[in-house]
Amino acid sequence: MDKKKIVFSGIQPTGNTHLGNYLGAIRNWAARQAEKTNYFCVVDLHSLTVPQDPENLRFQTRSMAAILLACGIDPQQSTLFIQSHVAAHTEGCWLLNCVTPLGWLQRMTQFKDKSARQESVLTGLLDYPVLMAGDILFYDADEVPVGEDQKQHVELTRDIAQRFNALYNVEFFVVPQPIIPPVGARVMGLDDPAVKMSKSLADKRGHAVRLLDPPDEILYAFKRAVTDSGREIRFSDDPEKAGVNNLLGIYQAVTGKGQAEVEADFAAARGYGDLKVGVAEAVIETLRPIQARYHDLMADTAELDRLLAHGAAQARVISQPKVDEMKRMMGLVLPR
Ligand code: ATP
Ligand code: LTN
Repeated sequence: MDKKKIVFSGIQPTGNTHLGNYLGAIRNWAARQAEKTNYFCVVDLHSLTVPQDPENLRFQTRSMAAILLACGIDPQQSTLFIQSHVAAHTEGCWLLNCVTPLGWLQRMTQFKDKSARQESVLTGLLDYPVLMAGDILFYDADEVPVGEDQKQHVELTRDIAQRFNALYNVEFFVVPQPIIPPVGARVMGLDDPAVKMSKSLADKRGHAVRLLDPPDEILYAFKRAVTDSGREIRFSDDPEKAGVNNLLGIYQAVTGKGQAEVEADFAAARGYGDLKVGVAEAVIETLRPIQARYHDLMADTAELDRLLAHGAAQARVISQPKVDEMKRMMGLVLPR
């Protein structure tokens, strides 16, 4: 039998987890767990690359872990852990920093976007993709399921892996593949279908559908969604129809239907109002059981912490020897 593929993915505990995170990433992690060896990580160290309130970050980190479990990540089938619990990630990041040219990081579009939005840009923000590369490489991951926006970072991870392998003349790191879902890879903002739905914009009412939003809030956001002045309900690449296209894409992703079937569902709609309510109802039904499981999990954080400690122990067994071996290859003396 073929060896199971190794999957690694991460998500930041910055709160405001939204439908884009779910459709572009989390639900795809949950869907294929049985076929793979999986590592899913709440990347709290990545969140520190922009200023955080300490108490809020601590709360959001547990909350993110509970969301992942509520969305179907099964600790029997997947290793779920918090990045800062496994020291190999920071230790190995330094080693990777010392083989990664600065120019590669300065070219990253996410760095350019995020740094343009801040007054003072932290060194960690520039180094963010190297920390992410280590996350992936220290587990020998073959596959990295992410939304479209992270593709460039996974490509950088491939470059770093290949550079290390070339420098030390061995096939030490596995060169991973980004896995981008065919549907839901880029959910756009409801208030502006030209920008991706984003955690950092989700405090603005009507921008995002957050996984923990109550049904009336979800309905409100969809009812106010920006569309166009026409009436035609069909999939389209026309930038004018980006709003309707986004709504249909969300409906397609949550129902699992094909494009023709989705359009048929709205053939009798009297206008965009019916479309908006139809999509809102489908989303509310998808999120209802997830929200119920989330609240159960958050009612017992001691059990949650126990589960995360177990995940971290499993993760250390894989990543620490890999980082120790890097140190040896790079000329460091290992302690006895
Ligand atoms: P922000 O939305 O503020 O940019 P983020 O993208 O940094 O936050 P992460 O926690 O880093 O959020 O992302 C978790 C996962 O969700 C990643 O795999 C990312 O590609 C995916 N993702 C984020 N936004 C979207 C979106 N609008 N559509 C589809 N996938 C998305
Ligand atoms: N940078 C990613 C989160 C992330 C990640 C990872 C994703 C950190 N480490 C490893 C995949 C694999 C983001 O912002 N979405």
